[in-house]
Amino acid sequence: DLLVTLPNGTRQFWLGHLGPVTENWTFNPVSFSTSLPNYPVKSPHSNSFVDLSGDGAADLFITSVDSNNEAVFEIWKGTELELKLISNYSFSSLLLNHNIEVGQSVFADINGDGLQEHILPVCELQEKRCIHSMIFVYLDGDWIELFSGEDHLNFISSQTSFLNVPITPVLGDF
Ligand SMILES: [Ca+2]
Ligand SMILES: [Ca+2]
Repeated sequence: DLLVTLPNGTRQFWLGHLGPVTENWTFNPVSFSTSLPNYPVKSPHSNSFVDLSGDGAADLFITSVDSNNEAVFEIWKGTELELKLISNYSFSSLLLNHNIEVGQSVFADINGDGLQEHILPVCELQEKRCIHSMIFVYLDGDWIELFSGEDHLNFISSQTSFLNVPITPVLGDF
């Protein structure tokens, strides 16, 4: 199954078949119906099917962009009857009082409690370059700084990277 956004910004699910893949494989579009207003999905996307509620079933994590161009993180729980927004939070640049760039989200259980945490790379920008790079984790409703780079250790802003590649952390377990 796929989560897609149409050129007009509308979100849809494209559901695949339950049976085996055949030559006539098609997707069945299903509306992403909620009563809540949908912000545009961030591009390049930073979405995921990941269990963030700890019930063993994948939830839908979407990064959207609000009218102030701030990243908004939405966590949706799907049932057979409806989609339910179970969490909605942002990383406001006001928190740092600087011009910032938010990178791609990754997920890991860093405190070993069985629930995955949302990990986010962020950098403070000056003339399109990262001058202070940090990694934050979202824990119990707060952003906590996990890592803060020194002057010589910075992410490469998507604004200056080849092909505008977003800041993307890679997780390892060691
Ligand atoms: Ca879940
Ligand atoms: Ca955890």
